[in-house]
Amino acid sequence: RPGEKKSVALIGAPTDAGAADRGSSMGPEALRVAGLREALAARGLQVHDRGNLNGPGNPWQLPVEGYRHLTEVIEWNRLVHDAMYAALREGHLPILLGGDHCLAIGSISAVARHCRERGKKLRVFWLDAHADFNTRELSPSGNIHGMPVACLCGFGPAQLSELSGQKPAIEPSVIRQIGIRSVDPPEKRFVHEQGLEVFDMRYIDEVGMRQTMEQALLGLDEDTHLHVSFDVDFLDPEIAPGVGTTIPGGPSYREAQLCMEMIADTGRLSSLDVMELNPALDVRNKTALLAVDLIESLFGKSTLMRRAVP
Ligand code: 6HN
Ligand code: MN
Ligand code: MN
Ligand code: MN
Repeated sequence: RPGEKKSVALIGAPTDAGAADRGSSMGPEALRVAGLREALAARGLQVHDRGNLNGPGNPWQLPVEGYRHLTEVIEWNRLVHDAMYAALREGHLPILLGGDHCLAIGSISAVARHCRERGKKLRVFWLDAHADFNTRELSPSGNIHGMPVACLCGFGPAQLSELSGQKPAIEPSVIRQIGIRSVDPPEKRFVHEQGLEVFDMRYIDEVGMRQTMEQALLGLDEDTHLHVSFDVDFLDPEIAPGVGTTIPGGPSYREAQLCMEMIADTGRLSSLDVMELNPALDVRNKTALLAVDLIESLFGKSTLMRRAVP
Protein backbone atom coordinates (compact mmCIF):
# COMPACT_ATOMS: atom_id res chain seq x y z
CA ARG A 1 0.00 0.00 0.00
CA PRO A 2 2.31 2.77 -1.17
CA GLY A 3 1.82 6.17 0.37
CA GLU A 4 -0.13 4.73 3.26
CA LYS A 5 1.24 5.04 6.78
CA LYS A 6 2.77 1.88 8.18
CA SER A 7 0.56 0.69 11.00
CA VAL A 8 1.43 -0.99 14.26
CA ALA A 9 -0.95 -2.85 16.56
CA LEU A 10 -0.24 -2.81 20.29
CA ILE A 11 -1.39 -5.98 22.06
CA GLY A 12 -1.19 -6.00 25.85
CA ALA A 13 -0.80 -9.35 27.60
CA PRO A 14 -0.87 -8.63 31.33
CA THR A 15 0.29 -11.85 32.93
CA ASP A 16 3.18 -13.06 35.05
CA ALA A 17 2.02 -16.69 35.20
CA GLY A 18 5.25 -17.90 33.57
CA ALA A 19 7.64 -15.88 35.72
CA ALA A 20 9.51 -16.34 39.00
CA ASP A 21 8.32 -12.98 40.36
CA ARG A 22 4.97 -11.22 40.33
CA GLY A 23 4.68 -7.86 38.60
CA SER A 24 5.37 -8.20 34.87
CA SER A 25 1.59 -8.33 34.50
CA MET A 26 1.76 -4.54 34.93
CA GLY A 27 4.19 -4.18 32.00
CA PRO A 28 1.70 -3.20 29.28
CA GLU A 29 0.28 -0.30 31.25
CA ALA A 30 3.74 0.94 32.30
CA LEU A 31 4.76 1.06 28.62
CA ARG A 32 1.63 3.03 27.78
CA VAL A 33 2.25 5.42 30.69
CA ALA A 34 5.82 5.85 29.40
CA GLY A 35 4.38 7.13 26.12
CA LEU A 36 4.79 4.21 23.74
CA ARG A 37 1.86 5.19 21.54
CA GLU A 38 2.98 8.81 21.25
CA ALA A 39 6.58 7.79 20.51
CA LEU A 40 5.49 5.49 17.69
CA ALA A 41 3.10 8.09 16.30
CA ALA A 42 5.99 10.58 16.29
CA ARG A 43 7.90 8.10 14.11
CA GLY A 44 5.13 8.47 11.53
CA LEU A 45 3.41 5.22 12.35
CA GLN A 46 -0.31 4.73 12.61
CA VAL A 47 -0.89 3.20 16.06
CA HIS A 48 -3.78 0.91 16.91
CA ASP A 49 -3.81 0.13 20.60
CA ARG A 50 -5.85 -3.06 20.85
CA GLY A 51 -5.95 -2.87 24.64
CA ASN A 52 -5.20 -5.86 26.82
CA LEU A 53 -6.01 -9.52 26.35
CA ASN A 54 -8.09 -10.96 29.11
CA GLY A 55 -6.70 -14.25 30.43
CA PRO A 56 -6.63 -16.18 33.68
CA GLY A 57 -5.13 -14.81 36.87
CA ASN A 58 -1.94 -16.02 38.51
CA PRO A 59 -2.81 -18.80 41.00
CA TRP A 60 0.70 -18.59 42.53
CA GLN A 61 1.24 -22.32 42.91
CA LEU A 62 4.23 -24.63 42.94
CA PRO A 63 5.29 -26.48 39.77
CA VAL A 64 3.33 -29.61 38.92
CA GLU A 65 5.23 -32.29 36.99
CA GLY A 66 7.93 -29.79 36.10
CA TYR A 67 5.73 -26.90 34.96
CA ARG A 68 4.44 -23.98 36.96
CA HIS A 69 0.98 -22.69 35.99
CA LEU A 70 0.90 -24.71 32.77
CA THR A 71 -2.88 -24.35 32.35
CA GLU A 72 -2.73 -20.56 32.65
CA VAL A 73 0.35 -20.32 30.41
CA ILE A 74 -1.39 -22.34 27.68
CA GLU A 75 -4.49 -20.17 27.84
CA TRP A 76 -2.49 -16.94 27.65
CA ASN A 77 -0.40 -18.21 24.75
CA ARG A 78 -3.54 -19.18 22.81
CA LEU A 79 -4.87 -15.65 23.27
CA VAL A 80 -1.54 -14.12 22.25
CA HIS A 81 -1.22 -16.38 19.21
CA ASP A 82 -4.69 -15.50 17.96
CA ALA A 83 -4.27 -11.75 18.51
CA MET A 84 -0.81 -11.59 16.91
CA TYR A 85 -1.93 -13.72 13.96
CA ALA A 86 -5.02 -11.57 13.37
CA ALA A 87 -2.93 -8.37 13.48
CA LEU A 88 -0.42 -9.79 10.98
CA ARG A 89 -3.23 -10.82 8.62
CA GLU A 90 -4.65 -7.31 8.78
CA GLY A 91 -1.29 -6.00 7.64
CA HIS A 92 -0.19 -4.47 10.92
CA LEU A 93 3.20 -4.76 12.52
CA PRO A 94 2.17 -6.28 15.87
CA ILE A 95 3.91 -5.29 19.10
CA LEU A 96 3.25 -7.60 22.03
CA LEU A 97 3.44 -5.81 25.37
CA GLY A 98 4.33 -8.37 28.04
CA GLY A 99 3.86 -9.89 30.38
CA ASP A 100 6.50 -12.47 31.02
CA HIS A 101 8.56 -14.08 28.30
CA CYS A 102 6.56 -17.34 28.16
CA LEU A 103 4.22 -15.39 25.86
CA ALA A 104 6.81 -15.38 23.08
CA ILE A 105 5.64 -18.93 22.40
CA GLY A 106 2.25 -17.66 21.24
CA SER A 107 3.69 -14.60 19.57
CA ILE A 108 6.38 -16.36 17.54
CA SER A 109 4.05 -19.28 16.74
CA ALA A 110 1.74 -16.74 15.10
CA VAL A 111 4.64 -15.19 13.21
CA ALA A 112 5.82 -18.63 12.07
CA ARG A 113 2.32 -19.51 10.84
CA HIS A 114 2.08 -16.19 8.99
CA CYS A 115 5.48 -16.65 7.32
CA ARG A 116 4.64 -20.21 6.26
CA GLU A 117 1.43 -19.00 4.60
CA ARG A 118 3.14 -16.08 2.84
CA GLY A 119 6.22 -18.06 1.81
CA LYS A 120 8.41 -15.69 3.79
CA LYS A 121 11.69 -16.49 5.45
CA LEU A 122 11.81 -15.94 9.20
CA ARG A 123 14.60 -14.61 11.39
CA VAL A 124 14.14 -14.33 15.16
CA PHE A 125 16.34 -12.06 17.28
CA TRP A 126 16.25 -13.08 20.93
CA LEU A 127 17.58 -10.15 22.98
CA ASP A 128 17.91 -11.49 26.50
CA ALA A 129 20.27 -12.15 29.42
CA HIS A 130 18.93 -15.71 29.32
CA ALA A 131 18.75 -18.40 26.61
CA ASP A 132 15.21 -19.43 27.69
CA PHE A 133 15.99 -22.91 26.36
CA ASN A 134 14.99 -25.02 29.35
CA THR A 135 12.66 -28.00 29.27
CA ARG A 136 10.73 -29.63 32.07
CA GLU A 137 13.63 -32.04 32.55
CA LEU A 138 16.34 -29.34 32.51
CA SER A 139 14.65 -26.41 34.27
CA PRO A 140 15.79 -25.59 37.81
CA SER A 141 12.57 -23.66 38.49
CA GLY A 142 9.65 -25.01 36.44
CA ASN A 143 8.98 -21.40 35.37
CA ILE A 144 7.87 -21.43 31.76
CA HIS A 145 9.42 -18.04 30.95
CA GLY A 146 12.71 -19.96 30.98
CA MET A 147 11.41 -22.36 28.28
CA PRO A 148 9.92 -20.47 25.28
CA VAL A 149 12.77 -21.01 22.82
CA ALA A 150 12.79 -24.74 23.54
CA CYS A 151 8.99 -24.93 23.14
CA LEU A 152 9.19 -23.12 19.80
CA CYS A 153 11.86 -25.57 18.64
CA GLY A 154 9.55 -28.49 19.48
CA PHE A 155 10.73 -29.32 22.99
CA GLY A 156 7.82 -28.71 25.29
CA PRO A 157 4.22 -29.69 26.01
CA ALA A 158 2.11 -30.25 22.89
CA GLN A 159 -0.35 -27.44 23.65
CA LEU A 160 2.55 -24.99 23.55
CA SER A 161 4.87 -26.44 20.95
CA GLU A 162 2.07 -27.11 18.41
CA LEU A 163 0.43 -23.67 18.61
CA SER A 164 1.62 -22.61 15.15
CA GLY A 165 -0.13 -25.65 13.63
CA GLN A 166 3.23 -27.28 12.99
CA LYS A 167 5.85 -28.78 15.26
CA PRO A 168 8.45 -27.45 15.54
CA ALA A 169 7.16 -23.92 14.98
CA ILE A 170 10.67 -22.80 14.07
CA GLU A 171 14.07 -24.34 13.37
CA PRO A 172 16.96 -23.40 15.68
CA SER A 173 18.74 -22.04 12.57
CA VAL A 174 16.40 -19.02 12.35
CA ILE A 175 17.30 -17.83 15.87
CA ARG A 176 20.03 -15.38 16.84
CA GLN A 177 20.45 -14.92 20.59
CA ILE A 178 22.12 -11.69 21.66
CA GLY A 179 23.27 -10.47 25.10
CA ILE A 180 23.15 -13.87 26.78
CA ARG A 181 24.95 -14.15 30.14
CA SER A 182 22.95 -16.49 32.36
CA VAL A 183 22.35 -20.03 31.21
CA ASP A 184 21.77 -23.02 33.51
CA PRO A 185 24.44 -25.74 33.04
CA PRO A 186 22.12 -28.45 31.58
CA GLU A 187 20.43 -25.77 29.47
CA LYS A 188 23.83 -24.76 28.10
CA ARG A 189 24.53 -28.30 26.94
CA PHE A 190 21.17 -28.38 25.19
CA VAL A 191 21.82 -25.02 23.49
CA HIS A 192 25.05 -26.46 22.05
CA GLU A 193 23.41 -29.73 21.09
CA GLN A 194 20.69 -27.93 19.13
CA GLY A 195 23.18 -25.58 17.50
CA LEU A 196 21.64 -22.26 18.49
CA GLU A 197 23.60 -19.25 17.26
CA VAL A 198 24.44 -17.35 20.45
CA PHE A 199 26.18 -13.98 20.60
CA ASP A 200 26.78 -13.92 24.33
CA MET A 201 28.21 -11.03 26.36
CA ARG A 202 31.71 -12.48 26.11
CA TYR A 203 31.39 -12.30 22.33
CA ILE A 204 30.02 -8.75 22.44
CA ASP A 205 32.91 -7.75 24.76
CA GLU A 206 35.43 -9.19 22.32
CA VAL A 207 34.18 -8.01 18.94
CA GLY A 208 31.83 -5.17 19.93
CA MET A 209 28.14 -4.66 19.27
CA ARG A 210 28.67 -3.49 15.69
CA GLN A 211 30.32 -6.67 14.45
CA THR A 212 27.95 -8.79 16.53
CA MET A 213 24.95 -7.23 14.82
CA GLU A 214 26.53 -7.44 11.37
CA GLN A 215 26.92 -11.16 11.89
CA ALA A 216 23.47 -11.67 13.36
CA LEU A 217 21.92 -9.80 10.42
CA LEU A 218 23.84 -11.73 7.74
CA GLY A 219 21.59 -13.23 5.09
CA LEU A 220 18.53 -11.04 5.66
CA ASP A 221 16.83 -10.15 2.38
CA GLU A 222 13.60 -8.54 1.11
CA ASP A 223 11.78 -11.81 1.72
CA THR A 224 12.74 -12.03 5.39
CA HIS A 225 10.33 -11.33 8.22
CA LEU A 226 12.42 -10.18 11.17
CA HIS A 227 10.87 -10.76 14.57
CA VAL A 228 12.54 -9.22 17.63
CA SER A 229 11.81 -10.72 21.03
CA PHE A 230 13.12 -8.11 23.45
CA ASP A 231 13.40 -9.30 27.05
CA VAL A 232 14.11 -6.08 28.96
CA ASP A 233 16.59 -7.97 31.20
CA PHE A 234 18.83 -7.95 28.09
CA LEU A 235 19.88 -4.48 29.27
CA ASP A 236 22.39 -3.85 32.03
CA PRO A 237 20.50 -3.65 35.37
CA GLU A 238 22.25 -0.34 36.14
CA ILE A 239 20.11 1.27 33.46
CA ALA A 240 17.17 -1.16 33.57
CA PRO A 241 16.35 -2.24 37.14
CA GLY A 242 12.67 -2.90 36.46
CA VAL A 243 12.88 -6.62 35.64
CA GLY A 244 12.47 -9.76 37.73
CA THR A 245 15.74 -11.46 36.91
CA THR A 246 18.52 -8.86 36.81
CA ILE A 247 21.86 -10.17 35.60
CA PRO A 248 24.85 -7.81 35.77
CA GLY A 249 27.05 -7.15 32.77
CA GLY A 250 24.49 -6.44 30.08
CA PRO A 251 24.67 -4.04 27.15
CA SER A 252 25.13 -0.37 28.03
CA TYR A 253 22.80 2.37 26.86
CA ARG A 254 24.92 3.04 23.78
CA GLU A 255 25.39 -0.63 22.92
CA ALA A 256 21.64 -1.22 23.19
CA GLN A 257 20.94 1.82 21.00
CA LEU A 258 23.37 0.58 18.36
CA CYS A 259 21.72 -2.84 18.41
CA MET A 260 18.31 -1.27 17.81
CA GLU A 261 19.60 1.18 15.19
CA MET A 262 21.24 -1.55 13.15
CA ILE A 263 18.00 -3.52 13.16
CA ALA A 264 16.10 -0.39 12.07
CA ASP A 265 18.54 0.16 9.19
CA THR A 266 17.57 -3.17 7.64
CA GLY A 267 13.94 -2.11 7.26
CA ARG A 268 12.95 -5.73 7.88
CA LEU A 269 11.44 -5.48 11.37
CA SER A 270 7.96 -6.98 11.03
CA SER A 271 6.91 -7.93 14.58
CA LEU A 272 8.12 -7.29 18.12
CA ASP A 273 7.77 -8.54 21.69
CA VAL A 274 8.61 -6.26 24.64
CA MET A 275 8.77 -8.60 27.60
CA GLU A 276 9.52 -8.99 31.30
CA LEU A 277 9.22 -5.33 32.24
CA ASN A 278 8.28 -5.38 35.93
CA PRO A 279 6.97 -2.02 37.21
CA ALA A 280 6.83 -3.35 40.79
CA LEU A 281 10.64 -3.47 40.73
CA ASP A 282 11.19 -0.30 38.71
CA VAL A 283 12.25 3.17 39.85
CA ARG A 284 9.91 5.94 38.75
CA ASN A 285 9.06 4.00 35.55
CA LYS A 286 12.59 4.58 34.23
CA THR A 287 12.95 1.10 32.73
CA ALA A 288 9.68 1.56 30.83
CA LEU A 289 10.88 4.96 29.60
CA LEU A 290 14.17 3.39 28.49
CA ALA A 291 12.30 0.60 26.70
CA VAL A 292 10.24 3.20 24.82
CA ASP A 293 13.41 5.12 23.94
CA LEU A 294 14.97 1.95 22.51
CA ILE A 295 11.79 1.06 20.62
CA GLU A 296 11.96 4.50 18.98
CA SER A 297 15.43 3.61 17.74
CA LEU A 298 14.15 0.25 16.58
CA PHE A 299 11.73 2.21 14.41
CA GLY A 300 14.44 4.43 12.99
CA LYS A 301 14.72 7.46 15.23
CA SER A 302 18.45 7.81 14.51
CA THR A 303 18.48 6.62 10.92
CA LEU A 304 18.50 10.05 9.29
CA MET A 305 21.66 11.09 11.16
CA ARG A 306 23.39 7.86 10.24
CA ARG A 307 22.45 8.10 6.56
CA ALA A 308 23.75 11.68 6.44
CA VAL A 309 27.27 10.33 7.03
CA PRO A 310 28.90 9.50 3.67
N1 6HN B 1 13.43 -14.86 31.52
N2 6HN B 1 17.09 -19.95 33.51
C1 6HN B 1 16.21 -19.57 34.60
C2 6HN B 1 15.01 -20.52 34.68
O1 6HN B 1 14.31 -20.49 35.69
O2 6HN B 1 14.79 -21.26 33.73
C3 6HN B 1 15.76 -18.11 34.46
C4 6HN B 1 14.87 -17.83 33.29
C5 6HN B 1 14.54 -16.38 33.11
C6 6HN B 1 13.63 -16.20 31.95
O3 6HN B 1 13.99 -13.92 32.07
O4 6HN B 1 12.67 -14.65 30.51
MN1 MN C 1 -5.90 -0.81 10.88
MN1 MN D 1 13.57 -14.13 28.46
MN1 MN E 1 15.66 -12.89 30.56
